[in-house]
Amino acid sequence: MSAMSKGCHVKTQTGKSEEYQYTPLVAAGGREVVVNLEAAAGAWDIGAGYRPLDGWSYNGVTPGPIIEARQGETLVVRLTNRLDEPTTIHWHGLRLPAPMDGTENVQPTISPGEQFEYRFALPDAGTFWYHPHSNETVQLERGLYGVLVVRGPDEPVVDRDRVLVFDDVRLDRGGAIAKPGGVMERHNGRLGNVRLLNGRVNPMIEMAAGQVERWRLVNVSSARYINFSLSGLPFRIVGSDGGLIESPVDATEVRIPPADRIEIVVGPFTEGQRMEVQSLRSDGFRSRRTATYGTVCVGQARASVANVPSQLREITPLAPLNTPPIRQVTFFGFPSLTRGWDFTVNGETHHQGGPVRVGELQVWEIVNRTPMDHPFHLHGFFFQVLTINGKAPQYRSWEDTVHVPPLGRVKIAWLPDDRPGSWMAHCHILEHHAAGMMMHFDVVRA
Ligand SMILES: [Cu+2]
Repeated sequence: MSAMSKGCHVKTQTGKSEEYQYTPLVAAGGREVVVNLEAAAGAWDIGAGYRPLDGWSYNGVTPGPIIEARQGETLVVRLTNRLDEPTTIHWHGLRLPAPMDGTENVQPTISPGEQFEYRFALPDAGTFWYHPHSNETVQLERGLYGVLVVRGPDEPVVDRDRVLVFDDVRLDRGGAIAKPGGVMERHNGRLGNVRLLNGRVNPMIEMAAGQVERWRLVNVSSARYINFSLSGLPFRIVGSDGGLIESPVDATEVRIPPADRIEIVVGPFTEGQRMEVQSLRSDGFRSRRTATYGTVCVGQARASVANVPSQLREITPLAPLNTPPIRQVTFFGFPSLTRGWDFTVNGETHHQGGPVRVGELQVWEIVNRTPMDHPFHLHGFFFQVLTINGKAPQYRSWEDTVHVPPLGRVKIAWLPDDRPGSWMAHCHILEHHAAGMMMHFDVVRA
């Protein structure tokens, strides 16, 4: 037992410290980061008291290895498919060339036994994630996801950088991953009955007293919104999908829709303190009760070198808040006789939208005509949220995923830089996406 563990007498369901480590599987060749990933079936140990699940993972671990790189480097990922079905990897949040986006639109799927090389520059610092864009409802539920951390030259100084990945999984009575499907699942999205943090049930997170940590919170759930709380203690929001925000924002809870990332700074705490990583109940139908995802215990004090400045970054507004939208993207859903339920964008499933010109400011209004929550995700480009139901958001940020409130509307602005090709936007509740709540569009040179 390390000195660190002495103050941490916490029994969790796994009974031991579970950490999602930064794995230096990087063969660094100058400005190139090379990673080999293998997607394969294998046992997924979610913790004591649970049968090992029939999981699918990258390199044998769920979440897959944390890929770490620096802004400006080129990432090379060689993916080998050892599954018995085709797959791809979508690099969620990355501003990469269209052919590297990992959807079935821009590349042939990678067949069992085949390999594909993804290669692209990393223009932005931030917390991103990777997952299949092929049979997502099944492949993500089985455990195929991982996180990519890109660091910039001017990061706040913290004592420790940690990634916390929120997921849930639906088990049947026998303790196996429940078969997918059914009208309820197609309608509500697949809501798990077991909550997972970094792929485990209620892991223990050990912190040193007196230290300040940066936590990168990533929600990879198929459909579950997270209302993050650290037993009600205050923390500071410092980043979102597209990296740092302008200044830290004090908070005691923060919503993290599926696919979204929030970066926070926590601590310092005192030795012996313990708290829970929770998702608070909310009025939405997805969160009727507060759930525990992990347990934090605070061990012996260590010196701190943390320095989180009050100005983190400058984000220039793309457009005034009252800019009229040039496009509406309307989410709707209705019962289907044959499929149980369909979801649409602008009146059609898998909508084909008009082209977008490089360099032409896009102000879009996302209109939610359903009484449900939908997280809107734009591939390949960051946007700024101008208004949510007519009001400016709490802070300015770069986003690729935003919560669109039930019967509400969100106005976003984005600037298509010179990366022509086929792109998409969709609801990131995976079952809604599969049921049609998505749109394709081309970015074209003027
Ligand atoms: Cu949705």
